[in-house]
Amino acid sequence: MPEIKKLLIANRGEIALRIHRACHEMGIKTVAVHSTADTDAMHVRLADQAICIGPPAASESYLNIANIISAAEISGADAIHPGYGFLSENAKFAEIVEAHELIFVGPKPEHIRIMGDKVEAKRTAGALGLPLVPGSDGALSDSTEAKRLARDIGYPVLIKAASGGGGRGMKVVQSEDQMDTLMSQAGSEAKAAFGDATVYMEKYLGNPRHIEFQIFGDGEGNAIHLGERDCSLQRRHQKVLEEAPSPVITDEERERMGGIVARAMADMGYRGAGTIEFLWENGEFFFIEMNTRLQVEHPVTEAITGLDLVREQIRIAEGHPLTLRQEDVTFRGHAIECRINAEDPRTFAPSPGLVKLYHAPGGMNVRVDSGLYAGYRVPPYYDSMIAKLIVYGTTRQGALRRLRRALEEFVIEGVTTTIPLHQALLDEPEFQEGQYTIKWLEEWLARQD
Ligand code: MV4
Repeated sequence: MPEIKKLLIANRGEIALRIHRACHEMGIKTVAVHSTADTDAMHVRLADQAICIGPPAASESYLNIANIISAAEISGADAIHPGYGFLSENAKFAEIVEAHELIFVGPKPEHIRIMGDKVEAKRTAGALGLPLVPGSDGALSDSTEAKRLARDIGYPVLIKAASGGGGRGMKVVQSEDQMDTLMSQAGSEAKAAFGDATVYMEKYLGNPRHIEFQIFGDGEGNAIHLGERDCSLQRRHQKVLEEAPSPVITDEERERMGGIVARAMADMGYRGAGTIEFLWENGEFFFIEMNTRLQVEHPVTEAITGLDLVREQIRIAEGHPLTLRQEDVTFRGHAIECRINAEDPRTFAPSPGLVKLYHAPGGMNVRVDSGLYAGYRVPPYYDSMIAKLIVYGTTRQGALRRLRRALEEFVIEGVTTTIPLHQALLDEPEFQEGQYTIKWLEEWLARQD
């Protein structure tokens, strides 16, 4: 079995630090790669080695495959962890890594490719027995076909881009007379954004929750699930707060649906960490997409299962069979994650700059994943998430109280952050009661002032 001795972290920010920590706890040396804008980043300081791979623009550094592979060869790394974002769901990159006799800490390239095409992903999920949103069986060829189908499904319907994600290129069609216009708009927007005009159709769910299941496979036909996360609190397709378990899912539902997703992943021979995304409405799950990477919100799953997900990823990448059996995975308590962004909490405009003062909360069952420190300059070139605050409590109520306490303690001065937004959210009775859907946050924001 190939033992990983040195791992290159092809990412930045809190997730680079998160991966570094798992490696050092496993006795694995780390190589940080960074742009010229990230020389002073915490993960660069902590890594055993650091290599500059290019200028600030991600396209020339964190997305620069040739430079990253060169850094791996120069440093003698035997594995690459892509984190999330950047190259994490790039099948070509995974292939190139493996062609250089390096271990890719992630899924088989073929599975990344399938799930990156939403039409293929849906077809695969359906064949594996996952419940789908009613819709077209594959891509739509023209608006005549679309109208015929929409009559059967019933309006409103949604036109989605096959290469889409993050909601780009989606069009809600309310009635037949809108179909020609909206379908051609969806196609050209998809072409412009993703270089692929392929679109498909689904029944439009008006007010669902976004619930996703964490899974792990060993690539040899074994797979388990680690329960669900509720990620319904989002603004413009950016998640703001996530929790596990979902306030609306019973233990029986978790076991039933978790069993279905684990069986599906076992049947496809999936390797590594993955997330199966569902929309949930009126007690029913509908598969929409699968993410073939570690996700930002993985710590809430870690909190309620007691497992280190990055460690599990690395063990699988080394070729170990799953050490965990489904019956060994237990769910305890409740965890909530707040994404803290360097943004104006009202306008959400990015607010990069110098962190003048930094004090992270601590105490029992409080976790902060962040590369911030006083004197650090938040660069303007990347995502504005600067910290994740994760709290755990025996009950959801307990986790909410702990979150309030931890947010009170958090001091970040010099850049404006979304901490006040999270504090305001905590005061909302509907949030406190777990009564929210994917539309709730934007509607709530519109009601403020
Ligand atoms: C949907 C939907 C309603 N009905 N599909 C948005 C991004 C992409 N991942 C899927 N998305 C949606 N698909 C059907 N058939 C509503 C959304 C959606 C959404 C989904 C999850 C989390 C937040 C969202 C915000 C707006 C729309």
